Amino acid sequence: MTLTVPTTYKALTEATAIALAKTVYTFDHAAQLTCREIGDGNLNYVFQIEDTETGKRIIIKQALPYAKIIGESWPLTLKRATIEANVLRKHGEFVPSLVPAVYATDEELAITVMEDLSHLEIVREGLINGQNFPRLSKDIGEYLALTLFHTSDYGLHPFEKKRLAAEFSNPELCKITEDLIFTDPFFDIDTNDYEPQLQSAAEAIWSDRKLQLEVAKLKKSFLTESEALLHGDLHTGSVFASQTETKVIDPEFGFYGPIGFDVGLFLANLIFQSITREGENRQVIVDDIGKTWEVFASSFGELWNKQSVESFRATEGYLEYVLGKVLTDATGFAGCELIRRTIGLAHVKDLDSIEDTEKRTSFKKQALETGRALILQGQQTASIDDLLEILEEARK
Ligand code: SR1
Ligand code: MG
Repeated sequence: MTLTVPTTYKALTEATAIALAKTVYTFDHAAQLTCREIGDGNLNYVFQIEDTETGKRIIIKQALPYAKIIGESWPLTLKRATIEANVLRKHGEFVPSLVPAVYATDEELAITVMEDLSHLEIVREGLINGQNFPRLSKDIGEYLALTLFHTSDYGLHPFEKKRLAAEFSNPELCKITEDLIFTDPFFDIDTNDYEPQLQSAAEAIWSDRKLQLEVAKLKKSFLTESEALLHGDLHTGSVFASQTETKVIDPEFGFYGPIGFDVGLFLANLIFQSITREGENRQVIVDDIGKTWEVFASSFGELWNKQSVESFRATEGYLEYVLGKVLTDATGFAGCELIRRTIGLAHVKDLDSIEDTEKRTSFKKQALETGRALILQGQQTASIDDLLEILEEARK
């Protein structure tokens, strides 16, 4: 495939990012600015600019016309920068304290200038180092409820909902998810990446007909259910936090999809920690999984009761049906995320950073077993306790 990059597009360097910060955005010409490229994701550059005198910082994020994780052989639309900025702005209408402020955008340069969050820590890193974030489950439960309710048919006029669904059409990034989460890990294909010790566990997944049928159904939901404006990639590397604050970043995979997808992805990324931790430290994570769901469900229910525009909002059993489907979907989606992060192309540091080979591969086998169980039993999950029970069973 050839790259279609606008002629005005130019990848920034630390020097040109400083020049841009001075000429176009928030700093004046006399300011002494320093710049560091701090991006550690798979797709973009992230420049942190600091005024050495005042300490004021901003972030300039630039999308590259290809996926950084692979290189120029994998072209990727620059439009994702606009999607990301606009998801941040839209979600920011409902949860201003839980997303970074967007100061400016430049569509041709695929740039978003936004609030610096370096006083916070990437949640995945903190969790791996044994830290806990006391606000995390409550904040993410509320983030999920507010952003998803207010962009759905339950909270919006159908004309506005359909306008937004069209605005946030994001086919190229969705295709990455369709391939990397819902397809490739379930077939023996070259881009899968796993250790030799996992060969037989991977083969068991590829030959499990029942599992494949359930994954096919989950993929169908992802492909067809335009329910709400999702973050689209809500893992613990997409959340910054401290003891007192939480911010969700990076919604470049945003699109109109099934509510359970955002919920399931976040839960799955906590589940990695429930696999690698022991004792009290593990219990904190198990509690976070339960609380994220409980806060989401109760906040969503409250919004439904007070603000729903749906004619059937008071019909007995309908809210319970909607939340029940979110939970069963989320359980299955979480299972797919566990499997793809273990044998697929893009992994998680929670597992990969464990140096002891025996320990690491044993945790990876547990992640695969847990993923499998969540997918196979997802449709029978009637409460969050059922999901937690699946996690306990898979440890035995
Ligand atoms: C090629 S992108 C690989 C993964 O990184 C992103 O964060 C998404 O999770 C995607 O699946
Ligand atoms: Mg990302």
